[in-house]
Amino acid sequence: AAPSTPKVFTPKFEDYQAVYNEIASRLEEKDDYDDGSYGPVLVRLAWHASGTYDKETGTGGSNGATMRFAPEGSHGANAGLNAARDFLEPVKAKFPWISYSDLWILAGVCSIQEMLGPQIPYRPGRADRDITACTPDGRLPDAAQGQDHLRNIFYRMGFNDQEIVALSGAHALGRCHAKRSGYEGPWTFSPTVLTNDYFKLLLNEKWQWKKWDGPKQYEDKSTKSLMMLPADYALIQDKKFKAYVEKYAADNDLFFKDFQAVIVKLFELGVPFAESTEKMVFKPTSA
Ligand code: CCH
Repeated sequence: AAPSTPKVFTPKFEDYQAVYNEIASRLEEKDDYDDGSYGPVLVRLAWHASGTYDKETGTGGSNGATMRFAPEGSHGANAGLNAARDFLEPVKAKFPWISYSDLWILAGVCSIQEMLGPQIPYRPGRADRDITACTPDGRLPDAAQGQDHLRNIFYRMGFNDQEIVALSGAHALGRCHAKRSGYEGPWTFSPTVLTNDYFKLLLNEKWQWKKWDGPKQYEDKSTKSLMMLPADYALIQDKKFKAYVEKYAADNDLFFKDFQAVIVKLFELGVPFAESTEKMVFKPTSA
């Protein structure tokens, strides 16, 4: 008898939607974490996987999931992201055909949508790579620095000033953890819902240095319960950046439109998609 050809599983849209649904249901179920959701830390995982990209050398980016390995996983900027990777392990076990690289980005997409952000079109096609593809430390932004540093880091990935500001709006989500970054507190009053509140608060609150023995960060004068990093505050100290902060503060639809475009670009940096790969738009659980 002729040897039987091994069956190769080719996942389709429905299969990716099933992974999406599994992540969404785990988000719903595990609501005792932080402010009630793993969503923000999953978005940060997808961003830190992608944000190592260097356009000159084509190294880094989400293709590879090299943060699984100690050199990159233990970079200071990635402290605490094991919470996000661990959250996704049971999903990987249930859908072993998906690469970690595609799964981490799909989890970012799912979290943004489930936290009521815009729909984020997604393309699969990332392959996991080995430890030799780990990027050197220092490719992600340093929160203690200002506009020159932000431009150095994000221009290296291929972004412009408008895109830097739109991306920063992700800080509407989640919080800083003293045990991870040294900084403490959330940026907005609704850290599990994506809105343009980050821009509104940045412009409209009075910000002062927080008096504590931690790293230099700002607190809002009125409630002292919100925070801004020096790198956040740089967005209103720099005239060019500030013009975009004002636009996004005034228009949530514009922020959503630009955020969608720029996050798709971020998540696809350095990924060698086949020409024919079509973008998928997943149905949010609330729809
Ligand atoms: Fe960020 N971010 N981020 N960030 N970030 C932190 C947390 C989140 C900087 C520094 C920090 C982006 C850009 C920047 C998220 C998404 C994005 C923390 C706290 C620091 C520090 C970490 C901790 O203690 O747990 C700096 C500097 C920049 C410069 O631009 C961009 C871009 C994105 C996404 C598009 C999200 C989400 C969080 C919350 C994570 C959580 O665990 O709640």
